[in-house]
Amino acid sequence: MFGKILIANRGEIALRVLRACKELGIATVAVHSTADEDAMHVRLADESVCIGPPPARDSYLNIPQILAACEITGADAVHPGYGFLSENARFAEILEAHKVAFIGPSAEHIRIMGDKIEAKKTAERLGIPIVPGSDGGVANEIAARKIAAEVGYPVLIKAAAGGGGKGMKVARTPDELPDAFATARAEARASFGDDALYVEKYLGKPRHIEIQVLGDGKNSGVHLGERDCSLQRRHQKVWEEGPSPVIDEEARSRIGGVVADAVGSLGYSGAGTVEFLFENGEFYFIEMNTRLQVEHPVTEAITGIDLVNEQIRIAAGRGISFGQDAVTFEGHAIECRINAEDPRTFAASPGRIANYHPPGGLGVRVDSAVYQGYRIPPFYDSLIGKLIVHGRDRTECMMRLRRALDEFVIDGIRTTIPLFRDLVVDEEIVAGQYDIHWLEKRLSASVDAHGRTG
Ligand code: MV4
Repeated sequence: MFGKILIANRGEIALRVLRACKELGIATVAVHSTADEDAMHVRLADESVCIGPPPARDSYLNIPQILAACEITGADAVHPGYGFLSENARFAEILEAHKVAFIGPSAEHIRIMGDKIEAKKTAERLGIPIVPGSDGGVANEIAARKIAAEVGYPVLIKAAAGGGGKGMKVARTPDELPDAFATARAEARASFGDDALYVEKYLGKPRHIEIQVLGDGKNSGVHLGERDCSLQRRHQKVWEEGPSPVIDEEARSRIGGVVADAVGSLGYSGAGTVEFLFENGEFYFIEMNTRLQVEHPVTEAITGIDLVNEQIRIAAGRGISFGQDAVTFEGHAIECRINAEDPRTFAASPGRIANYHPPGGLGVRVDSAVYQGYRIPPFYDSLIGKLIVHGRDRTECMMRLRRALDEFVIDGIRTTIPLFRDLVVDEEIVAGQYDIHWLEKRLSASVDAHGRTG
C-alpha cells in the first residue's frame, strides 16, 4: 500500500480524497496555489507544498511543479481528483516514468476514451450499445451527408476531441448540413487543435444516464448502478440522483452487466463512468470518463462503497475489495451542486462567506471545503460544495432534501441554493419527469415570465 499520497487538486474533492487517505492510514501531501494558502485541504494535510500563483496553468496544471512536489515530499502516488490533470494521459505517463503511481487508469485507456471516435469504436467492439451514426470519423461534408441520409435527420456533428458538450452542431435538415459541418470543423480546430468529426443520429428528448464502474486492471469489472444526470444547464450538471426514476431493475442489471464485462475485458484499472443517453427504453453510449466524478457520492450513498478507497486499493495492486454479487443498492440519493453563483443569472459570485451553517441529520452529507470567513477565490470553478441526501426511497429523499435545503445557510455570497428549493417542490421534478432539456426550458420560461433573469 502507498506510504504517502499527493493530492493534485483543490477544494471539496481534495478534502474528499484526503479523508479516504487518512482512513487508510496513508500520509497526505496537499499542493496549493498562492490563492489557496488558507484552504481546508492544506490545513488538514500532513504536508503542503505551494506550487505556484493562482492561475491553474501555473499551479494545478503545472506538471513539473507537481512532480517537484512529489520529489520533495517523497510521495509515492498522486490522486488527481477530477478536472485539472485527471484525464491527462501525458501526466499519467510522466508520473509512471518517475516511479510515482497515478491513481487512475492507464495512460492508454485515458487516451482512448479522450478520443470520442476511438471511445465509440472501443465501446462497440466490447458490445456496448452506441448511437447510430458514422463508423469512425467523417472526412468531409459529402461523407457526413451520406451518413445523415442513412440514419435520418436530425443528426449531430461531434468533434472527436470534444466531450462534455463542446464541439457539437445539430443539422435538422439536409440544407443545414453544410453550415453545421463547416462550423463544427472550424470550432474543433480552434478549440482542440484537432478537427476530426463524426456524425450521430440526434436523440431529441433523452435522459443522461451514467453507469459507475470499477476495473481491477486485470480482467474483472463491477458496476455500481446508475446516476441520472439529466438536470443540466449548459452542460454543467446541477442535480444528480440514483437510482434513475426511469430505470428499472431489469434495465439496470442488463446494461450494468454489459458495461462491467466490457471494463473487465478491456483490462481497465480504477474508477470510470460510462455515459449513455437513454430514450424509449434504449441505452446509447456517448462517452466514457476515466476519472472520479463530482457526483460520485450519490453512488456511495446507495451502495455504501467508498469509491476513493477502492481507487487507492486498485492503484496499489490490491484489486477490487468485493464481487458484483456483494453490490447492493439501498434507497435513493440526490446530489445538489452548490455553486457560488447567482441563482437566476448564474453569474459567478466569489467573495467572503459571512455566515456558514451546513445542514445535518440522518442521511445528510455535505462535501465542502468552505468555512465561516473563507474567501472564495475568483480563479477556479464556482463549485463550493455538494449537498448529498439519502432516503429509503425517493419520496423520503425528496422530503429530507427539502428540509436540508431549508437549513442550509451561506451568507455573504450568492449561491444556487434557492434554485434547489424551487426544484425540490416542482411537480415534474417530484414526479421524476424531466429530460436533458428540462432545466434550460424551465429557466428560460422563468426569464420570459418575469422579463428578467430568473
Ligand atoms: C448527444 C445528444 C443527442 N443526440 N448525442 C452533450 C455532451 C456530451 N455528453 C454529449 N451530449 C449530447 N450528445 C446525440 N446523438 C445530446 C447531448 C446533450 C446532452 C447530453 C447529456 C446531458 C446533457 C446534454 C445537453 C445537451 C446535449
